[in-house]
Amino acid sequence: MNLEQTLNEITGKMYGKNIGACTDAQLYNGVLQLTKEKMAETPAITGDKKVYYISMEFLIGKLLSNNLINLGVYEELSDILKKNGKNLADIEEAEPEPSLGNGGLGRLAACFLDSIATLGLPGDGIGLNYHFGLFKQVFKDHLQNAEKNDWIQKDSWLNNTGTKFEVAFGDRKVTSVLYDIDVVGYENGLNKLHLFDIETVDESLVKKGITFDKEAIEKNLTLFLYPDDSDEAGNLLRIYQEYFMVCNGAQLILKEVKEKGYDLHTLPEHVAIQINDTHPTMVIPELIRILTTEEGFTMDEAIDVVSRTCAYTNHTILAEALEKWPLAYIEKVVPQLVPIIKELSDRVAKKYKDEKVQIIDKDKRVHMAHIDIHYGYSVNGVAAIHTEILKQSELNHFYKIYPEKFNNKTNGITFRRWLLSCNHELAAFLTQTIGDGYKKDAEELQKLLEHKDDQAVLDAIYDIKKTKKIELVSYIKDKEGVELNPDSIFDIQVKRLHEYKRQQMNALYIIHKYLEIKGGKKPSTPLTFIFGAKAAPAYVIAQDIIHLLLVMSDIINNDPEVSPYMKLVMVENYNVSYAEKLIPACDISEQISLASKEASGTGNMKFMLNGAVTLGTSDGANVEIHELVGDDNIYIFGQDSDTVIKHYEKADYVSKDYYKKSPVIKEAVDFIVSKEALKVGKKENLERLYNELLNKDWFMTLLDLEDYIKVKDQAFADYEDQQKWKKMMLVNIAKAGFFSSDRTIAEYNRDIWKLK
Ligand code: OAK
Repeated sequence: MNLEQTLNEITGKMYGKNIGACTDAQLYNGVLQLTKEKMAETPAITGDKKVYYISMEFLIGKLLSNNLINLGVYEELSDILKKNGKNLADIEEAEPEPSLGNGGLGRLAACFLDSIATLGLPGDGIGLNYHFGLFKQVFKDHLQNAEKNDWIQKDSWLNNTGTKFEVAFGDRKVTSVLYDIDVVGYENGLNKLHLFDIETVDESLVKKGITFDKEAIEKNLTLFLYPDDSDEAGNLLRIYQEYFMVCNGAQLILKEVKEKGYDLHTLPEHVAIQINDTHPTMVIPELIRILTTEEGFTMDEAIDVVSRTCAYTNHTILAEALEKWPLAYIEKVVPQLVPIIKELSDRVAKKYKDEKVQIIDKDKRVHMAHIDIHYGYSVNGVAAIHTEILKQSELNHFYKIYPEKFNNKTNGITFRRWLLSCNHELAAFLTQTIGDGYKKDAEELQKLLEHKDDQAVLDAIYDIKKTKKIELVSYIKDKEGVELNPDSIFDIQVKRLHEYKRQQMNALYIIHKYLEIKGGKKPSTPLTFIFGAKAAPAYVIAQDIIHLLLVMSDIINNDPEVSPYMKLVMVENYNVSYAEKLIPACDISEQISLASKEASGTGNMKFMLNGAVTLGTSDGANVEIHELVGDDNIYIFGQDSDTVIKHYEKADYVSKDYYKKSPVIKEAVDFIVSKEALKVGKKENLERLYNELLNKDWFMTLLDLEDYIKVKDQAFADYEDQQKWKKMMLVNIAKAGFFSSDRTIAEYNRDIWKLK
C-alpha cells in the first residue's frame, strides 16, 4: 500500500471519511497515527553502551513536521494532501504543543535527542510527563496571567508502555506509569524519550488559574513544571518531583542493563548518565542507595561505579538558580537518601577543608552542584566563555581540585527543526544553490560564501526573508490583532523574561526612539519591535517589565504620529511554535544579556541560521558567533565580562550615577513614571520598576544603555544599504554550521560518553 492508500485507510477507520472529506483536526489525528506506524517500523538504535540524558525539562515542540522530515516522507505527504485539497501547514496547526520546558535548558535537551538519534547513537531521554506543563500566558490589563496548559489529548505522541515502578517517599509510597515518545533520527533509527507520570494524578485538583493543593502529592506530582517555588510547600513539591524522576530513572536504567545481561559492576562501560543541570542530581545518591542496599555493593564500590557513570552539565552561573536544598527538606521527602548524602559529604569534608567545596554547608544546606562535581566524572559548561568563567571564578575551587573533569561543549541547535522545518523556502534555496550535503554536514553551509558576490543569490535570500515577514505579519494580525508593516525592520527579542537578559534595556531604547519620533526625528525605514517572553509567576520585577512593554505597545501603536514609523508587539504565550514563525522573519536578533550572565543562549544560533544579524553583548555563544562572522557581520556593544565581574567584585556599580550623567538615559527612565505612561499603566508596577532601575539595577542596564543606543542606531542605519545587509545575511547563514547540535553531540560523545 502506498502512503496515500494507508492514510485513506486510517481516516476511513477513524472517521468513515477519505482524506479530502476530513477536517484539519481529523486529518491531524490520521497523520499522527500514520506517522506513529512508520516510526514503529523504524529499527531501534542499539549498542554496547547507551547514554541517558536526564532532565526535568524537554521542550520538544510540536512533533509532526519534524518526525515527517526525519522519516523522509514530508514532501511526499505534503503532495498527497495537496492533491486532496489539503495543506500540511494547516494540519500542523491542529497539533497541541507539549509544554514540558521553560526555555533554553529544556529546548537544548530536545535538540540533543534529535541529534543523538540522527548520529545513530543509543541514547534516551528521561523526564516527567507534566499534564499542564509550563503555564499558558494570557495578557489582561497589560499584565501576564497564568493559566493551565492542557496539552495532552486522547491521541498523542505519548505511548503508555505499561511499565510501572514503586517510588517510596518518607511519608508515602506511590506508583509511576511510564510513557514513551519515539525519537526518530534524521534518516536514522529510533531512540526514546521516557516520561514518567504518577498513577494517581488528578487533573481536577487545579481549580483556578494554576493554583492547586500543593500538599496532595499523589494527585499533583506531575501536574505542573516549576510550580511556584516561593513558599515551602512549593519547594517540597519540587523535591518530590526531582526524586520521583531520578528514582524512576535509576530503576529503568538498572533494569535495562540487567536485561542486557551486564554485571552492574561494569555499569560505566554500558551507561553514561548526563545530568542536565542540578535538578536530576539526586540520581547519584539514589543509584548508590540501590546498589548498596539491593545489589550487594560496598559503599566504596557503589561510589566508584556511580562516579564513573555520571556527568554533569552546568547551564547557569546565576547564584539564585543554583540549587541548595535545606537538608531538612530532603529529610522530609526522601529520608533514605540522607545517610548517603551525609556519607558523600563526610568523605569530601575529610579530604578538603575549604568551606566552598563542601556538600552540606554550615547552614545545613545541600549544594547539589557540589555532589555532581565531586561524584561525577565530567563537568561541562555550554559555551567557551561560560566554561572559562566556571573554571576561573564560579567553580574555581573545584577546578583546582579536578582540572581534568572540566570541559566545554558549546551548545547547538537541530537544523532539522530550525531550518528544514521552520524555513522550507530557505532550505530549498540552499539545496538549489549548494546542494543538499549541508543537511547531513552543516559545515557545508560555508559553500554559500562562494556566492557572496552573486547578485541573484543575495537577492533570493533577501526575498525569502520578505516572504517570511509577510507570513508573520498575517499570523500576528490574526493572533494579536496588530497590523505590522512587512517593509519595516523586524527587531526581535524572544526568550524567558529575566533581568539579566535585559528586556528592560530594549524597552528603554524603544522609549528613546518613541520620544525621538515625537520630537520630529523619524527613522528612514519604519521599525518593528517584537518581544515574546514568559515570566515566572513569582518574579515580581519580571512582571513589571512585561507590564512596561505592554503599556508601551499600547501607547506607540495607538499614536497616529508615531505608529507609521514604529510598532511594538509583545506576542502572547511565546513558545516553540511561535519561535518557528518569528525566527525566520527576523532582521535583527537581540542578544543583549549582561556580559558573563548568559551561559550560552541558543536563540542567537537559530536567528543567525535564518539570516538575522546579531545585536549583542560579548556574552555566551555571541562570542563564538562574533569570532565566526567577524566584526563586519555582527553588532557588538557594551562592557565585557571581565569588566562586569570586576564591578560585582568591587560592588562599585551605581546605576544612579549613569542616570544623572546622561540626559538620554534620564529621559528614557523618567518616562516610565511619566503622566503619559501612568495614564495607560499601573502606578504600582511602573514605580516599582523605576525604583529598581534607579536604586538597584542588579544587572546593570544603565551601564550599557548609551552604547546600546549608539550601536543599535548604527545597525538600523546600515540596513538602508541593502547590498551590505544582504551580504551580512549570507555570511551569517554560511557560518552557522558550527552551531549544529550534531557537532555538539559528536563532541559530547567523543569526550564524555564514548559510545561506539
Ligand atoms: C534553567 C534552570 C536552571 C538552570 C539553568 C536554566 C537554563 O535554562 N539555562 C539556560 O540553558 C541554555 C542551554 O544551555 C543556555 O543556552 C542559556 O544561556 C541558559 O540560561
